[in-house]
Amino acid sequence: MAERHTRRVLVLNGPNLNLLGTREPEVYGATTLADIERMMQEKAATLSLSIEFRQSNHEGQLIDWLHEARGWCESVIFNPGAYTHTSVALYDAIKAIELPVIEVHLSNPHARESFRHTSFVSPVARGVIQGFGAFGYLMALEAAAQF
Ligand code: CA2
Repeated sequence: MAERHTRRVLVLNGPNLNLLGTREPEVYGATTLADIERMMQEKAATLSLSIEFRQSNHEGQLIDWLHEARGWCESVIFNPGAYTHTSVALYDAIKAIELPVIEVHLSNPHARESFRHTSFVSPVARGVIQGFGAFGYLMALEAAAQF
């Protein structure tokens, strides 16, 4: 059987996700962002995926990374944090880059405050995985292996 080429995936994490595992474990769990990166690197290797894992608290930085992604990766796994619910700029950027973006949330925003029920990202995402904690990032890798 022909060997499958390694696919490149950008994993983006938005504001405050650097605090994971250090505060509010009842909502977001005890797993740190570094733990998630390690779990993803291990699974990516089994799926012939190569991942680049990044986090920023700055909307413009996330947008710059999305623009650059067009030049070097096949798909993006994105937890936009609270920008999910506020950012028309992220909607525009995702629409513009024409790459499959898999939106991921640790919690299920629909089971939380009403201001989290709207996502500006979902209409331009290829699909959404939410409510499964850190496992959702691994599910997203399975989805990314298709692109
Ligand atoms: O459930 C998710 O993954 C969210 O994207 C997380 C965002 C929240 O605003 C979204 O509605 C849903 C918040 C990320 C903040 O993460 C923290 C982690 C530890 C302590 C404080 C915040």
